[in-house]
Amino acid sequence: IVSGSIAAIESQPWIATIFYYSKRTEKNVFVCGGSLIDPCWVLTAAHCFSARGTDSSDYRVFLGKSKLDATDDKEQTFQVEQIITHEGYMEENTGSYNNDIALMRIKSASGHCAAESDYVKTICLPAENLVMRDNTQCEVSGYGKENNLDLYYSKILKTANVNLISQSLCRDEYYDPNKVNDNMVCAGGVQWKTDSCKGDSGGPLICEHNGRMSLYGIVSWGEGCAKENRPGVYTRVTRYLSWIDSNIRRVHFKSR
Ligand code: 4AZ
Repeated sequence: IVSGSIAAIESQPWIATIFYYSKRTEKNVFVCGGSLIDPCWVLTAAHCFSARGTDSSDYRVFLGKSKLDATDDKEQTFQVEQIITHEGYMEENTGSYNNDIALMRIKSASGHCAAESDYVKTICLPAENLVMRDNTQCEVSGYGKENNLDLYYSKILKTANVNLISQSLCRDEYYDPNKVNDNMVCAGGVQWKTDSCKGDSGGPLICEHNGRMSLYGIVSWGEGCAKENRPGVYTRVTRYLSWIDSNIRRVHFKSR
């Protein structure tokens, strides 16, 4: 997160932190953010798995985590039972991602899903037909880099306000129609000061509607970070509600 502020985990209790677990070194390497949408399911970006693959035994998921490289008794740790990436996921040759969405089914060492606490809660999905007004202020959170050229990810959870940008402005003025489509939603900070950045991928863009926060976007891509006229681009969650629902339900029934 570029600019923005430090976030207490209690203010973003749905944030999931995804690590690659190296069996050789027995070490966790930070990969991406995610959002807890059901006690057993984390929603993230499909491109999070393009470097290291979708073998679920290679990943670990943490919930309730306040610091990237420290452990405390608020957090919950999970293995991954299943990774489902969208069948239409495409890494475009233009440098953008289409259908950049994936589900991870989590399971603790004792065989349980997430336990709700002050530090761990699910985030609501948006209503199916929800189209937020241009310029709506939303917030994005994660452990991503604080500047595009930083070597390291942020050690602490951060959050920033970003405003939704009209589809035509984003597609035709800031990027181009080969890159931006209606499966995406763009957002940028006031005077391009705040933004998501590398490592925030997969994490939540949340917006308030009728007095409740819902998961409107998934951090996906952008040209640089907090760069003038180059907004952050997010997977538009409302386009994937039936995909999410059918994948969560199908796997539940199969295993019973
Ligand atoms: C990335 O490389 C990335 N400013 C994520 C978000 C944005 C740019 C790049 C949006 O993971």
